[in-house]
Formats: sequence, structure tokens, C-alpha cells
Amino acid sequence: MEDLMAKFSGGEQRALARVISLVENESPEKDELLRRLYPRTGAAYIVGITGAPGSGKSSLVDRLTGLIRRAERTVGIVAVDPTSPFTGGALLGDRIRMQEHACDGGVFIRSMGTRGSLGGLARTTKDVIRVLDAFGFDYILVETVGVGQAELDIMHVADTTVVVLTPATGDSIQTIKAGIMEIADVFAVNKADLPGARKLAAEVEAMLDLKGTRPAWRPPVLLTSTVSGEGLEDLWAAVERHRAYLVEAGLFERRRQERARAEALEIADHRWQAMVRKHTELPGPVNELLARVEARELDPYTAAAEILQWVVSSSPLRGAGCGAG
Ligand SMILES: Nc1nc2c(ncn2[C@@H]2O[C@H](COP(=O)(O)OP(=O)(O)OP(=O)(O)O)[C@@H](O)[C@H]2O)c(=O)[nH]1
Ligand SMILES: [Mg+2]
Repeated sequence: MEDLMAKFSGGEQRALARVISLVENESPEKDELLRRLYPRTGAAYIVGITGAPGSGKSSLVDRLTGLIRRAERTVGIVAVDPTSPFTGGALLGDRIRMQEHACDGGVFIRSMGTRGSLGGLARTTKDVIRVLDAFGFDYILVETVGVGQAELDIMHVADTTVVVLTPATGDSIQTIKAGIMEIADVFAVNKADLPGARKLAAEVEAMLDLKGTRPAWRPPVLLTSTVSGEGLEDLWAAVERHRAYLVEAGLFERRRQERARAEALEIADHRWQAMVRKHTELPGPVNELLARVEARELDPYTAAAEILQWVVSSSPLRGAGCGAG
């Protein structure tokens, strides 16, 4: 552990990859690692990139990475692929267009599949983002496919969320899910080199007009093409503008405070569920209670109360790995 931490602090990407693996694999060292890394976090700016499959998220991440690197800033990239069981950088690393950055020490790319529960994925993704933050990247770009609630939840960790739309996959205002429109801080209408992009951008603008109220931040709608290069610098400028807005409005601090609070509760929930589940996997009082519920000898309300009591009294809540002082 000490050796690993020293290498991590020294900026060795191999140590970073190792720490991420320990976190992803729920290793026994995980909690201790995350606890020790936490004080070093908070400086990275986190940008979420979401949109339908094939809308060009990875291509945009790649081009934005180029822009950020030209400004001599570093980038950590997390790609969450809900369709892939693979983890460990196979997915994005394979992509030819990412190869340019693969040998750049200022860029680190990690893809994550979805193993385990959806909630578990979101939790692990947040932990991996935190590890990248602690490592010292200036920006962290998080690519997620905009399907399902878990993916939307992940976007809550982003300071700025870019929603990628494109005419190519038949996106139109009618087919875009309400949820995804709500989370956008910036819209990128990508594949602007193809027909229909301008019309789609106009539709998004019209939809924003329809909202009636004049929000303090109206999401800008940028036409982008990773093929022609159109709009990429404007897109990044819009992200930076959103960042400046958040800071000036005091929202940046406030959102981070709220998230820190929500996160502590989420971790507590997560652990609590894991503890209860652990008891259901072993023979013992919890399973005896459940068996009595099955047989209708006991009502589920009484059983639940007794299960909670039992789990609290028998679990080392402040044991190793749970924050014992
Ligand atoms: N014409 C055109 N094609 C693009 C553009 N951006 C991306 N593409 C193409 O669209 C396809 C999908 O691009 P990706 O960047 O992999 O899209 P993605 O959203 O990351 O896809 P998933 O991760 O599979 O959901 C690829 O064939 C790209 O070459 C663009 O601006 N114009
Ligand atoms: Mg992709």
C-alpha cells in the first residue's frame, strides 16, 4: 500500500491503473485507499458527455482532449459502456482515434463496463472519477450512453453536462427523452457535416424558447463536426463559460457541498444494503425470520424491524474499513 501510494503520488500512470483496478474490483484495500486519496480531490473539473449510441461522444471526447492538451492541461477520461461486460481500458483503447492520446502522459483513458447492480456501477464510476481527481488531472471527461436512469445518475457527478444530439441517428425533438434534455448544460448537435443538423439545432433552440421562463443559464446549442472540425473550439468555450457561470453564481461551491452530503448518505445506504444482503446469504436469524415470513407465520413489517435490529447489533459498523477512528 505505501509503495503504491508513493508511486501514485509520484504521478506514475501504472500505479493509477492499479489503484483503479483495486477500486473497481471491490478489493479489501479499497476503502482505505479512497479515504487516503480524498483530501487530494476537488481540483479537477468534471465534464459529462452523454447522448445516444453512435452520436459521436467518443469522437468528441477525443477532439476535446486534443484542445485541452494544446492548452497544456491534463485529461482523465472515463467511458462508461452499459452494454459492455468488459472493464480495464479495452473499449476506448481499441479505438484507433484514441491512439494518438494513448502514449501521452497527460492523458489517461479508462473504460468501464457494467458489472453488478446499476447502483453499484454508478458508485464505482464515482470512485474512479475521484481517483483520477486525486491523481491530479485538470479535467475529467466522462462519456456515458444516455440510456437508463443509472446513466442519468452518473451525470450528476459532472460539473458541466454536454448532451450530444445528431441528425444521423434520427434524433429529433420528438424522440429525445425528456430526462436527457433536462440535464443538459450545453448541447452539441454533432455530425453537422451531415444534412439535418441545422434543423435539429433550431428545434432545440425552439424547445428552449418554449420553456417560457428566462433561466440564469440557457444551455447554448453548438453545431459540431468531428470530421470537419466545425464548432469544436466553440463547444469547449461553452463548457468554460458554463464553468465561469457556476463559479460566479456561487453554484459551483453549493453543488459540490450538496453532492458531498448526498454522497456520504449514498455510501451509507450502499453499505447498509450490503450488510443486510450478507446476512441473507448465510444461515442465521435473518434467514429464519425470512422463512417465517414465507410461511406467513410472521408479517413482513415485524420481520423487517427485527432484521434491522439484528443487523445493527451484530455488524461491526465501526470496524475496519468503515471509518473507525
Ligand atoms: N459524419 C460524421 N460522423 C461522425 C462524426 N462524429 C463521429 N462520427 C462517426 O460516428 C460513429 C460513432 O462515433 P463515436 O464517436 O464512436 O460515437 P459514440 O457516441 O461514442 O458511440 P458509442 O460509444 O458506441 O455510443 C463513428 O463512425 C464516427 O466516425 C461527425 O462529426 N460527422
Ligand atoms: Mg463511445
